[in-house]
Amino acid sequence: MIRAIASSLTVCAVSASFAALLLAGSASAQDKTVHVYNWSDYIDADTLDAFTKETGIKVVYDTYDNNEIVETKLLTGKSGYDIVVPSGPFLERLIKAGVFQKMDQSKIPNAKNLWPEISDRLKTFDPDNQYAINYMWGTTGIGLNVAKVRERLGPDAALNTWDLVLNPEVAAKLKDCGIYILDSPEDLFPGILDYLGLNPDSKDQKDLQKAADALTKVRPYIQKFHSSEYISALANGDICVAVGYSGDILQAATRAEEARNGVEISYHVPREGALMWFDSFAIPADAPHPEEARAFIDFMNRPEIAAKNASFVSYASGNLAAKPLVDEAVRNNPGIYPDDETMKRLFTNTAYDDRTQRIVTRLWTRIKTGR
Ligand code: N2P
Repeated sequence: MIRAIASSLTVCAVSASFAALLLAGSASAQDKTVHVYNWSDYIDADTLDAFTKETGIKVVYDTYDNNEIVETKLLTGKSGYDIVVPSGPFLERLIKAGVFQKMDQSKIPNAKNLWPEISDRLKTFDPDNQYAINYMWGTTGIGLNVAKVRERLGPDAALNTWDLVLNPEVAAKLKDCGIYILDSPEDLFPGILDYLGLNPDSKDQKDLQKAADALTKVRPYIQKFHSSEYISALANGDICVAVGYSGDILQAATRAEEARNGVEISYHVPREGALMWFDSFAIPADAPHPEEARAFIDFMNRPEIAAKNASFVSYASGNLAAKPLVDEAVRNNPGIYPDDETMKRLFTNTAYDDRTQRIVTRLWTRIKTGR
């Protein structure tokens, strides 16, 4: 009897220490973390869970809705982030400022799935693709409440034009139902310059002044300079028109459809032309977990994962292998994956130098405050 107790005690002791070992093992797996700082409404959260489940790496996921905040945090240093996702011109500026480490694509096997044409375009900002891997790309255009706009402009009015927000006569008719403009000068100036027949990437102070004047003329009809809240404002039928990002507006369309609230939202790449931008993964030089960051980027570049995210957020993925797997409605929407005809109307922008940035910031503040 005594012997039996003794041996069961031994078993207990052994299994206890085995359990402790197991616990220690899983504790260190739990300690593995990656800090991701990405745009809001820009990922299917299921893919984050799938990543953690498979790798044991916990994701601390924070969001932002403009490039400036990312830039400020990275320039300040010690942001604590392992991955950020800036747009082209900001990526360009931050690479020059030395805040990123090289991406080392040899450690990211799924980089082989990237879209060569998109990676090529990214070279404008990241020569030789040394620092960044594209996540999503899209356009800045016009989202609208079809019924409300038709009611005010007539059934045959063209909807795919910057006139809706930049032609004072047209904008005046839409004032009462609400016009929102993206609070992002680097997104707005290129489109306005192009509308005025000027170089969309102009850094010429006179050109920028003309663009500012054009926006100031319609300032009385603008209800708000918005960040990301236009998605729900459009979806709920609270506003008529918003200048914003393609996928965000299409997310608003989906939300309205799902709510069956009778609101129809459409997205338009203006016939005059629109800005095409690229948001890319980059790893800060002082990232605390660079290895986990590469694991994350690799996982997000599995074709089925990239496709899941593109389908969920209604943006085009920088991953070519994902394209055939993306939901048909997203893949065949020229507002998301532009056809050749739409592509011809798209242009890109490059970073402002410090002096131009100061001018742009000053002009933007004046426009917003209406002074
Ligand atoms: C996601 C917006 C990302 C587009 N909501 C900005 N380039």
